[in-house]
Amino acid sequence: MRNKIAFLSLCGVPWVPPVSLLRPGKASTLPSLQFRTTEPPKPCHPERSVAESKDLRLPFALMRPSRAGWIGRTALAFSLVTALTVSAQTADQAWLRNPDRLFLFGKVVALGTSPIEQSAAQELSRSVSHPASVKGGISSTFEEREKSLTVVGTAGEIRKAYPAVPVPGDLKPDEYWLWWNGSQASSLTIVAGGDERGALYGVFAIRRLPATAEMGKFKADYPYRDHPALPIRWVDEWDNPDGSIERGYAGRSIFFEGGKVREDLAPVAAYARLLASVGINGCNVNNVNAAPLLLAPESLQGLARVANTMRPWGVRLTLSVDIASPQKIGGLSTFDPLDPAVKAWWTAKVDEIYTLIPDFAGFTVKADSEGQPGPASYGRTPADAANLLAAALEPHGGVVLYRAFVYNHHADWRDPRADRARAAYDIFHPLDGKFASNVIVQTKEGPIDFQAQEPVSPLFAGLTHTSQAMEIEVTQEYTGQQRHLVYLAPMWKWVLDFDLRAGGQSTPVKQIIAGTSFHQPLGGMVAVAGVGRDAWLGSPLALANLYAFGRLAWDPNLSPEEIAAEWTRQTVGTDPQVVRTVVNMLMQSWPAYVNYTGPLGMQTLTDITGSHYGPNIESSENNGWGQWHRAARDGVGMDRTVATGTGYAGQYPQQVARLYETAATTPDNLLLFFHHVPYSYRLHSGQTVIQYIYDSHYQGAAQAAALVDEWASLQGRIDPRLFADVKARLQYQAGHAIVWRDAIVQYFLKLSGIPDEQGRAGHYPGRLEAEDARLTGYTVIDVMPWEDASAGKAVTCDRTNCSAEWTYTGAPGRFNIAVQYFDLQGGTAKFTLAINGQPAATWAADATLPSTRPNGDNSTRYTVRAVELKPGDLLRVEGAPGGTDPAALDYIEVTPAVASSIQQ
Ligand code: GCW
Repeated sequence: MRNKIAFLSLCGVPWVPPVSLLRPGKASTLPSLQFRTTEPPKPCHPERSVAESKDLRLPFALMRPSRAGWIGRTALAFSLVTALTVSAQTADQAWLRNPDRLFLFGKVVALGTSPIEQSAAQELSRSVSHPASVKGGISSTFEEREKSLTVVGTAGEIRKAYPAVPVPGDLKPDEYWLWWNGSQASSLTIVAGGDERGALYGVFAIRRLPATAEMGKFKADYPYRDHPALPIRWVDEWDNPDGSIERGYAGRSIFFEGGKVREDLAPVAAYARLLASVGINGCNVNNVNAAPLLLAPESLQGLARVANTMRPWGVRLTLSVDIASPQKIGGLSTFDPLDPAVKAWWTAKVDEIYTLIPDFAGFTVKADSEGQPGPASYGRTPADAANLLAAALEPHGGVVLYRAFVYNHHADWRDPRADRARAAYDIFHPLDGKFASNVIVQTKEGPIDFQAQEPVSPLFAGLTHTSQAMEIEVTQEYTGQQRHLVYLAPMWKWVLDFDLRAGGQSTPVKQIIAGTSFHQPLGGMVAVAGVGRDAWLGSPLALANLYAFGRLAWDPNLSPEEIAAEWTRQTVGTDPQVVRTVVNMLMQSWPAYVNYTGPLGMQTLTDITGSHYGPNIESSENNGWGQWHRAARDGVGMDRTVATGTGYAGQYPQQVARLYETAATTPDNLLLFFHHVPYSYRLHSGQTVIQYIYDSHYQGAAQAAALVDEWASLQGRIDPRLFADVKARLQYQAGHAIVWRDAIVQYFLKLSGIPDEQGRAGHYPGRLEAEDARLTGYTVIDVMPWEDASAGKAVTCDRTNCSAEWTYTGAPGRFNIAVQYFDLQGGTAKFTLAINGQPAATWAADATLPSTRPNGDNSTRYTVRAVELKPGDLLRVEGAPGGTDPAALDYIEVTPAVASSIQQ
């Protein structure tokens, strides 16, 4: 059923609520408001009353799902997850399913006619019109509902229509104010915005408020007022015109296909609604490795359609531009930022953009970085390039986000002073004060590149006369690519709260990027989102990261736990045990990932020059990319001290620089980022570095396994499809965490020569290597990198069928048998595990994992549980290659069957 909204022009009937009603005093919690019934005002002459759906005429009541309501909720969640498992995307999948708890506010009217106010009113009507919501137990009569009214408008519109309502005179853009008066039977609710976008955010706050606390514990301030901490809250999409997405893990672009903007922009509208619901006000739709042709007139027409689609949700379009565009598409012989013809070209191009997209937000620029052209070609600075664009945008109110991700990717790794971490500060700090006022320098949170753990970029404290934005990654490029559950809000929060002590004063990053520490006009937070057509982020729980980004950009003081709980209540379920469990899982996930992929500030020990996914420890070394960790026989870590290293530590303000300058004062979790120490070096925790490497990897893998158990405890409490979907993902993750654990542990065991005090490294009880099996057809290969396979070797099949067979020699009993194989791209191999010739399990290697060679990207574990074995039994794995997947096999592992999934 379609809901129709009534747009009423109200004339300000002098309805003055009794003074006592304006200040509800103690009764300030919304559910328990007990007001004397007062007739709310009626509009004096409704105009353009399009239509009024009875669905909108709902009472002022907190909907509490009855017991019967649970069935409704389950059914709702069921349909939610049906959608999650198909390759499409709807806002419901993320967190905007119809709420099962809602403050209802009777008839909804928007005072203005702008698309944003229409969206706001529609949003409320959409929330209350769903059958699952209506089940909540509406008790009031139709007459009572008739008397309640919710009015959405800007502060100015509200003041004009309701002079007696005490709308504050100082609401800022994007700010909202919620006020209500009356009783359950009859009420007036006001959603006022400092501007239209503020009104929209007020509506989304109403929608979200019940999710901010457990049922019955909700307390609302009255009147409720909130504004964003940061003016710029953008997502960057790295979508290419051909529809592919750089570092995207959720299918193809919702914006582009075949070099053009897609015809079907319905997903873009749904995405804009999602973004608006958490206060995001800008969306950059194309890759920072920008395709210049997007600025061609026909492309701009398409982009204008995108802007039109996002506009009703207050999300402004922004674009990444190639600084060489005047030459590449403009026919000029140069793109020198100081050349008058170049300036004229940009001015004309920007004017053309604004004729099509009047609220265009601005440009993002990646220049002189990773092969992108830049001002350095002409001996010009980033400030020259940024100011060139800023001058063209300024008359229209547009801004430039100039990325500080500028570094030499041909650095000399033999030079102990060379250090990529220094680059942003070295290049941008000297330019402080030289940027135009509509330029914002956009800096990644850490000095390297979205690693699982890095220190905070010192550049935030190095630009005191420049507006700044912090860039983070929602798309999990180095943090498990959405195949691993890694809730990143705790990491972002750590960065936001980090006090850089600029000038010896309190200057946490969150205040610097808000523009308050150094009194800058602008500031913000930008997340590389990477949404695609596969359920937005390809994995249901990964959406908590997108949600958390929006919430933190709005209010960096929120805690990651609170945000996780809000998201869970809106998405997975409101049952307190569900909320507790999911929040715990989310909160443990990042520390677990750090534990098994690269602890102590070593960065993510992944394939740096390739997939950025599986383990590949040496790929960071001996090349110009500069993500070095300097693991060697004598020790590990990169000396970045002023005294003996690259001097990077000295880029921080004094107090922080002092902290990082000596190993003794550097926190353990960043030790190896700043110092090269022997493996026997003792951490503050008392452990040696090498023992910490062993312990943390075993701990991390156990934490990943525990996630499976925690999730398993939710069976029957949440939607069964969501349950099954996430369980399979977590089981995969637990298996891949073992791949990570074993790769890093065996690598450092070999390099250091120091055994694991606990005797685990290099000893794998129950493990039977494929290369030691009786092989039929399979041939033994060296896996590259060697640490990605157990003992460095595996077997592959170049026939139609091969097998590896072992004779079981252990004690009789029940066992789990894990088969570790490589699931390569380019085909679907099949495997069978047979016991004494009888198939125990058959499965297909049909995942989509990186790489066409067997390695840690695609090493995968399949566990057959509770198998009875006795000495002499024959264990046999049969592999049948498919396409270019050669059914490669690493080992099997026979471990006693226990209830826990630790044996994944
Ligand atoms: O982390 C690296 C990514 C690149 C990306 C670059 C950047 C868009 O691997 O894919 O390029 O960062 O942020 O510019």
